[in-house]
Parts: sequence; structure tokens; C-alpha cells
Amino acid sequence: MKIALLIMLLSFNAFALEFQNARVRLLPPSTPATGVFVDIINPHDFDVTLVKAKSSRAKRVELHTHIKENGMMMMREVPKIIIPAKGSTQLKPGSFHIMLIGLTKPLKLNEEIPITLVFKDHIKEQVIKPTVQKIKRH
Ligand SMILES: [Cu+2]
Repeated sequence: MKIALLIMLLSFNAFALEFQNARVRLLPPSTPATGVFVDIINPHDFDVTLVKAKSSRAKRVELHTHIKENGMMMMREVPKIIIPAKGSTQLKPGSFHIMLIGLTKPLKLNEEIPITLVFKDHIKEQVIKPTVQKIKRH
């Protein structure tokens, strides 16, 4: 049993993803929602699907994208974001992002906001710690 558990733990670690440039947009304290952006790199030879994000700093956390509707950019919730095999997906302004809705307290510049990302396909969960930064609009 111990050997089986060890193999499970090793394979769990082997299927980690890489994260770069993780950041949360600083907004005025009265703003109830903000965006989280991160580059997700998938070094594996299978596609990985982000299906959910969680954070204790917000009442709701949603996966979003931007679409153009009637000439206006609108945000829409999406059920998943795919990171292709041997590729990467950038969560960035004007594109896919994670939305923190109903912040439990105002964000401070340079503060770390732990966010748990939930994946399908061997990866399960990974925690990122984006820092609060001033980010330009797209
Ligand atoms: Cu959004």
C-alpha cells in the first residue's frame, strides 16, 4: 500500500503545470470585482482543461472570456479554458481571465492572493499566488 501511495504522489507531481506572470488587477477599494491573469504552460503531451478556480478572498470566482457583441467588448463566463499539449494559454486583459467577484476585503498593492486552480486530465488542483498590480486596460 505504501508503494502504491508513493507512486500516486510521484505521478501527481509529474503532471504539474508551469505558471508565469501571475497578477491581480488593482482597482479602487469600492470595486467589488477584479480580474486575475496568468500564463499557463503545459509541458505535457496531452491537453489540460481548467474547469474551476477558487479563492477565499472572493465570494464567487468565475472563468471568463471577452467577446465582441454589437461592437462592444463584453465579459462572459465560460465552463472551461483549455491549455493545449506542449503549449500555453495566456489569461490576459481582453481575453480569458479569472474573475474575483465580491471581494472579502479591499486589495492592497503587491499583496499575494492565493487562488486554487482545478483541472481535469491528471493535474487536479494547483495553487497560484498572483500579486496585486496596476494593470493597464487592453
Ligand atoms: Cu471578467
